[in-house]
Amino acid sequence: MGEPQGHMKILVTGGSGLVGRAIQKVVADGAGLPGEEWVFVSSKDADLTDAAQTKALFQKIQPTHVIHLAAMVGGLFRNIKYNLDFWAYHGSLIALALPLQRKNVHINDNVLHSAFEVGTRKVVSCLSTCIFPDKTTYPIDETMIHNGPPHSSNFGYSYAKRMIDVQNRAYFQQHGCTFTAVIPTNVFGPYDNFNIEDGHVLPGLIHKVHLAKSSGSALTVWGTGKPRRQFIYSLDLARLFIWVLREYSEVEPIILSVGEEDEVSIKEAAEAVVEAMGFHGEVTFDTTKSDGQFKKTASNGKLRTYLPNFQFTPFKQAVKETCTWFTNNYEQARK
Ligand code: NAP
Ligand code: GFB
Repeated sequence: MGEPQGHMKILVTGGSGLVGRAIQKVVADGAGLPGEEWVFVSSKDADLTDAAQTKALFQKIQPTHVIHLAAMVGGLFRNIKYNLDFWAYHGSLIALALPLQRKNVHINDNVLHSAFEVGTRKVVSCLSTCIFPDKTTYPIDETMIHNGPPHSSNFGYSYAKRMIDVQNRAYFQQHGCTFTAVIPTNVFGPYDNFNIEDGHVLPGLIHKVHLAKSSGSALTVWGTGKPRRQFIYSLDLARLFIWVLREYSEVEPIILSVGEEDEVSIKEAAEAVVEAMGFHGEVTFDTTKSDGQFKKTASNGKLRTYLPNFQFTPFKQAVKETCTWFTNNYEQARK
């Protein structure tokens, strides 16, 4: 059941990030429909950890729909370092002993409540396949979110994300709000965070290969290379997000991922980056670094019941496009 026609003013929080930029591109390339007005915001427009700034933003924009992406995001190593911050963000504790700002929990609570207050018709928030229970059967599906503790490496981020699902159900039960969420697997693409310490594996490897090529050194892949991941290209995720906004009417979340059969090992992902970057140097594995979760294999069966014919960009093509973007935009890339 699609959204009733008529004017849609769509606010995208986190609009300057990896996923937000992909939605901007897909909309700019013609995916937007007549009657849709898209507004992309970043922390420069409002610090969403601040309730008053969030409220002011929503009162100014008056969105009929929201895609909520804004969050403190990072790869395995940033999560291990800052589990507390991914749940609760420590402002710099100065003499006034500023209260803890709880980053992701506050962002989510502020956005959902401000959307409710201005009468937003639909909110699509963003969870992640890394929030599922660490001890689980495979493939993971949408019914399993709360069936046990998440992996220790990112429990702060995971519990903050799980609370979105709890709040969505509560807003629906108490007020009939259509607040829902998508559950992407690992995302990559142009405008990613290529910072080697804080980013995710693919942008980290792309940046490391760029440096190895220019210095004639080896590429060091962290961990054993044995863990397995499903990777979704940001532009494919963007197209799916727009479909969810318009057509998906469940409050229950939906996994947005390539199929189980497209899962690759970190070693295979590194080989795809090496090939795409034309790197011919040595590749080593630093097994003193954590492997994190071995796997988080998710089923996209629910998505397939809605979109049986959706075509994902082939992994190697998406990696190549991302490498080309990074090389061509090295100066301004986040790194
Ligand atoms: P990203 O590239 O790090 O972008 C984060 C976005 O959130 C930026 O636009 C940032 O604005 C904004 N933001 C952060 N703190 C904010 C604040 N206090 N107030 C307002 N805006 C703030 O993240 P991403 O990879 O696009 O992730 C988008 C969503 O997808 C997140 O909810 C993430 O949890 C989810 N997700 C990501 C992945 C992945 O592999 N990347 C996988 C699954 C789910 P500034 O640019 O101004 O800082
Ligand atoms: O993308 P990533 O950092 O996060 O992937 P997760 C980590 C895996 O890649 C580990 C290996 O097995 C690492 O040992 N790896 C190899 C590397 N080389 C590198 C490298 O240069 N950089 C990085 N980062 N990893 C995250 C969650 O888990 O998944 C987040 O912690 C988020 O919360 C994200 O949800 C989607 O896939 O392990």
